[in-house]
Amino acid sequence: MRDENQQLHFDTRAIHAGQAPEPRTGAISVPIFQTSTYVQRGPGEHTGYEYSRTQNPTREALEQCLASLEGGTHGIVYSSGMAAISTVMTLLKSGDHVICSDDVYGGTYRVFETVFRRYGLEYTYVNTSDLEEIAAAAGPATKMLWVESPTNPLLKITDLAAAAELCRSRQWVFVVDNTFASPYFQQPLALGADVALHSMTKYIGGHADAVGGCVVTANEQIAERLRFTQNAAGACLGPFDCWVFLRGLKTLGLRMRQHEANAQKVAVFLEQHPRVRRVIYPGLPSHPHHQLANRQMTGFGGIVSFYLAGDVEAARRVCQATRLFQCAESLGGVESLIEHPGIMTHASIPEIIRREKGLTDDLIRLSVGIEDAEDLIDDLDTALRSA
Ligand code: P1T
Repeated sequence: MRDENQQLHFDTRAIHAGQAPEPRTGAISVPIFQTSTYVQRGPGEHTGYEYSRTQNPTREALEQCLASLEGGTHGIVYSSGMAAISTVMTLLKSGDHVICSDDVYGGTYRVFETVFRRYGLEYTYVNTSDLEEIAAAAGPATKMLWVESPTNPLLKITDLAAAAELCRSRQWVFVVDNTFASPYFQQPLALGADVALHSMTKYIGGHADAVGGCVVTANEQIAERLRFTQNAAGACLGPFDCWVFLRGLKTLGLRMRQHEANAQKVAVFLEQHPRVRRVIYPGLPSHPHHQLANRQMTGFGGIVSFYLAGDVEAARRVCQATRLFQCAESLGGVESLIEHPGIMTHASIPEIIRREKGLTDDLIRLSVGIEDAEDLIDDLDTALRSA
């Protein structure tokens, strides 16, 4: 199902790919086919649609649009980012080994360690920004490389083209969790990844109003296997939520440009603030992978992390003192959020590992929204000074 509009620009495809007007009425907004089943003329004589776990037209529109935006041939959507991640794990079998970035969303680490290890999968966590560390972790059972770039929450960058080359030479499946960049700023398939994955809950939805996940690939075998497993195991997304994500996608480019412009201003402001020890943002020249990010991404995204000059209590106070930045898990919505990874999103990672990797008590993560940047900076300044 390669999109015939592939030659059109991103913002145009976000609005039109997979979304031709509905043929019966001309409805310009993809209808929400809120149905579980489809009437057959006789047993087995159906329209191509049998049951909504298997096929649904609203879901297909979203899947085609996502495939187009990520430059793949197949999009598959799931009931959450974690459902997408779990289904990708079913490409493997007991005894297989996965090399994974050592800074990933806490829920990703949790499902790998507490669910899939019980089924005989092995995981090694390395700094995937260093290709030598990846190569050193490899063994005969290695079958997959799992990379977040930028990572959650330390915004580390992996050279995706170089990692893809390594995966190709070893015949590993290369999966990139592209949630933080969004398909607007980074295209992992074009850089050689086999699978691009998202928590759509974040930038793709963009309005903090729905939970979903997706996988995009141009590999027929992987697509076929994932589709089969989705239908067999059942982690599908309902038609209404598919429609919500379709609507979110239409403004993805607009939103990402504003997220980035605001994040850049916030990062520059924080970097000179006396209450801040260190700022992490790939768009800052001080970021250790700034050049690489500049090369492989078309923008640096909307997440800024920083270390406070203070302890955990000071960090708690900052998270409570902001008025526009609301203290909440998640990211990527139009509204700005602030959170403490150690206490919130990454609490499922053992404390000793968290500390070792830099997820210390003074670390704060911001999801910079699309409000007025001056208001956001004033909000942070007031909170930092009062805490
Ligand atoms: O929340 P869910 O839609 O199931 O997606 C999980 C997920 C996967 N990958 C990345 C990079 C993520 O950041 C997430 C979810 N993250 C948060 C909820 C968070 O606040 O970091």
